[in-house]
Amino acid sequence: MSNPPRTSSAPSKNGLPPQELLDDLCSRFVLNVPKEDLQSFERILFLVEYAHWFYEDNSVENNPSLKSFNLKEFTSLLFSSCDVLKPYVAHIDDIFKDFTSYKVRVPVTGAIILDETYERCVLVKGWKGSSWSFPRGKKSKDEEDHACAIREVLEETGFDVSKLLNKDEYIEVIFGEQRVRLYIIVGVKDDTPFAPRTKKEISEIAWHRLDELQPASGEVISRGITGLKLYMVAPFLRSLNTWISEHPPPIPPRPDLPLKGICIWKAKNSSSGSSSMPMDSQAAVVMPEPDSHVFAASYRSFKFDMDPVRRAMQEGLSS
Ligand code: M7G
Ligand code: MG
Repeated sequence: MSNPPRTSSAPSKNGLPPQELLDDLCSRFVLNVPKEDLQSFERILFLVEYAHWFYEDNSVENNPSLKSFNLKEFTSLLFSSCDVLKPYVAHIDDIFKDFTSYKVRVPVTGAIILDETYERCVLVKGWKGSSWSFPRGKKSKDEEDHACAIREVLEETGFDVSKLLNKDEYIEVIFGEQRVRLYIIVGVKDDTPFAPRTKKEISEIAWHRLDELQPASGEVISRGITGLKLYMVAPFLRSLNTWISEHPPPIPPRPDLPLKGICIWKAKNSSSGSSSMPMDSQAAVVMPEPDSHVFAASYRSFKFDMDPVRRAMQEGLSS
């Protein structure tokens, strides 16, 4: 994938991406991957998702007359316009449903980054929603828990925790079928610069006082005492409070610190762009890990017919 897909800046009449662009996205993001990544629709849809991000973040941004789509709309468009995917277009609803339920079973890891007084932690706000969560994300194929946490924290905050991470210091909570492990990271100065490396994933990064995030509860979605909307934060707080009570901070607590979160980074416009670093099209291409039990549930007995894939790739490469 040395050259990014062509992103024509010619105005589009109906806002629909031209066939050439869809073919390009399909061959580069979906077909041009190792054969084992085309063994199930769940994994193919992760590739479609990367193509979608590239379309939204680059094609639409360079050519605003192109329409924006949600992932389901984009998936339907790609399936109905690319020869290799066309045979499966009738099953698109089932394929998409299987993908969304698969996604919530992929294990997630990330980090609870504490300041030097252990009174505040770093939270990130998603691009679309209004809730805050710890920086974290889904594991890629064959990726170790701590490596995923380092990668996801770097993608979402721009901060490298690899030298600070202790593989044994973590809190793990199971949500339904999803395991979420957050490593406790200490020794981070509160003037550390943070900025996400992905586009349109994170809209804001802030230090939040742990007091503000309470009460600790098992609720996936909760509100902190000041009304802050939290996602998958409250279930970690009880164990975090215990951990902090057993580990004295390097700097004594400063209870006079303001209760409201301190914004460290904010997107210029979270609906149409951000001030984050430009994303390399390769940077986001990471394959979430299929847990063995999850992988067994792969889309029915799906098998990609490799001949048209090879033909399409050859055509793509020779054009
Ligand atoms: P994710 O990488 O699927 O989740 O991103 P994870 O970090 O928990 O593994 C979560 C959501 O952020 C996605 O569903 C998208 O809405 C958005 N998002 C993430 N990334 C990396 C991008 C991106 O590169 N471009 C765009 N447009 N949205 C993204
Ligand atoms: Mg992520």
